[in-house]
Amino acid sequence: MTDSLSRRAFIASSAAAGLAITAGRRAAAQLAGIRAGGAPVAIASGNGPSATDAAYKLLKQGADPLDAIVAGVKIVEDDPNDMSVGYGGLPNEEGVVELDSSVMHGPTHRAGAVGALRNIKNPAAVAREVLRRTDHCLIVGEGALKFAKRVGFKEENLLTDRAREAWLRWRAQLNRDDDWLQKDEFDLPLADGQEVSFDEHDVPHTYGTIHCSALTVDGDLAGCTTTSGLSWKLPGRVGDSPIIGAGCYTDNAVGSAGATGRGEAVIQVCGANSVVMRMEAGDLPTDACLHVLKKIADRTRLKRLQTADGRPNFNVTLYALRKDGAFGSASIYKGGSYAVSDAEGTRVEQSAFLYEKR
Ligand code: SD4
Repeated sequence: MTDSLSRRAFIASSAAAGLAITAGRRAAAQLAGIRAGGAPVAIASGNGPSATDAAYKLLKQGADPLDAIVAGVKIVEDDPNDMSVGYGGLPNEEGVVELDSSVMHGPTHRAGAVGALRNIKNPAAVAREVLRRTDHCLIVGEGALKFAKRVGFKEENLLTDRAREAWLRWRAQLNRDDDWLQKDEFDLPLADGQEVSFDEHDVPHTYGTIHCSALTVDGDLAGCTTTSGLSWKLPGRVGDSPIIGAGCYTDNAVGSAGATGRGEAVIQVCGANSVVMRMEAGDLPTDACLHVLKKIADRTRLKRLQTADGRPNFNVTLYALRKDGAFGSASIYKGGSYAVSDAEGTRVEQSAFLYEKR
């Protein structure tokens, strides 16, 4: 799709970038093959159609883009069946759920984030309070919990029976002489959009997260990423999701982007910021994502992170929304998806990809 577009088609269709897409521009963009439904629009990772749908409805009512997406991702954070985010998320190696989230508000170019936050269901809303009420960008661990409680969030146990059972199974099977390393035999309960990767000891870890970006009719953008991070992680491990520029980045003059998948790889290329910078330099959203993924693949040199043929043995998916309403997504490996809500409705689309799994 977008990667086959000529640069000229992109430049022609994006010449008026900076404004919401009008019907005429929307038709032109579609003719050029650009995935653009016009503003308002919300995009998210494949596990987020309920989030984009809710955000879109709020955007239609004139809501601030950050408020719209924080309300949208809350639906997924609250869902006990999504084992990658918020309540019901898979815990760290000690059986404690630790959440990471960041938000970025285009119109004010302000950011807020929390890392390794325990016992609070909605880290994205806490991240928004960091943005609103403090002069800081990132608060972690015990300090983040204290802050959340001070501004009125309720402390609660986030470990559901299902997540606890998965953790107990992981612990029970932590025997390297067993052949439990087979994913099928391990039978991890995976949500849509969740990935499994194997570490150097062949221990399976799941990745799953929701990223959501939105654009208002006035051309204002916001982004948010929220996750329980890597399952069975070391306590205190923080991934890319709460790192502004890695798991989430928004520039109101250009676009908004986010990431899901192996956070360490995303941090090491400043993933979301790199996507936005590629769009600023003229890339289509999907091309910007593919470019950054190729960089991840090329820079992954550790053998334990490679397949036999030298490719990454993990996945990353990137999401991008441009100021003119064009959007796209790409994964390292085929099979990624993303949610979109715009005038054409709410749907889940296939992400572009670098490689098919062999
Ligand atoms: C992390 N990037 O903590 C997150 C996890 C994730 O899809 O996105 N999973 O590394």
